[in-house]
Amino acid sequence: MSRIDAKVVLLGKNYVGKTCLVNRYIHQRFMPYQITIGAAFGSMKEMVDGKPLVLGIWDTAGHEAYESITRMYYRGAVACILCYDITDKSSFERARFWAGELTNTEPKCKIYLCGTKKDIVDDDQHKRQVELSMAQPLARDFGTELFETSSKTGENIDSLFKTIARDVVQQRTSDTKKHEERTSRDGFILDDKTRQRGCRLVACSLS
Ligand SMILES: Nc1nc2c(ncn2[C@@H]2O[C@H](COP(=O)(O)OP(=O)(O)OP(=O)(O)O)[C@@H](O)[C@H]2O)c(=O)[nH]1
Ligand SMILES: [Mg+2]
Repeated sequence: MSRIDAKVVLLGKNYVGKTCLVNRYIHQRFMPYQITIGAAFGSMKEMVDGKPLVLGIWDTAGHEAYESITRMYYRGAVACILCYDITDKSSFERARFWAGELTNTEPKCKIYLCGTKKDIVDDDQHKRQVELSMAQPLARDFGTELFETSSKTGENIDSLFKTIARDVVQQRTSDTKKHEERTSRDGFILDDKTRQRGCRLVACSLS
């Protein structure tokens, strides 16, 4: 698959289950731990309103030693799956850290908060360290819904990626509409730099 329509990146502390999430989605299989070094790439085609959308998915390394490398991978991403492990409170704190980074450097990247390993908590409620009441307000801040997933059972994984694909298409449709409105209003297209230059020129000729 050579054409990529949208870049999606997975971020989160090591061992939260990022690689397992991608493997479940793309290959429908569940894996034992294999540390990710640098990053791994996969792609998957989703259908939105009968049209194909190819997601290019970057699975990053969660270990703090790879933090600077991980930063290289979220540039240009339109969506981030920000993972924490429901059974590990420290991973939720780490998710907050990445949320801050992303909001500063890639403000257009939409963040989808994802609590992993739901099956463990379904088997034993005492293992839960991150309550829904902790995570939901953060997801609301991102303007997205909260996903709790299990890569072991596959629960909620397809719906997470389908939501991302649908949102990407909606956003692009809305951007195109805005662009067309601007074009028909101005008569021709000016990019932002040309607009600024044009404004400065008018200001000069008046003075
Ligand atoms: N029970 C259960 N275990 C999971 C789940 N997802 C991941 N795991 C286990 O958690 C461990 C870590 O999973 P990975 O997907 O490799 O974690 P990662 O976030 O990619 O880790 P790094 O590559 O080091 O950043 C593995 O032993 C997985 O089998 C899940 O949904 N349920
Ligand atoms: Mg990994």
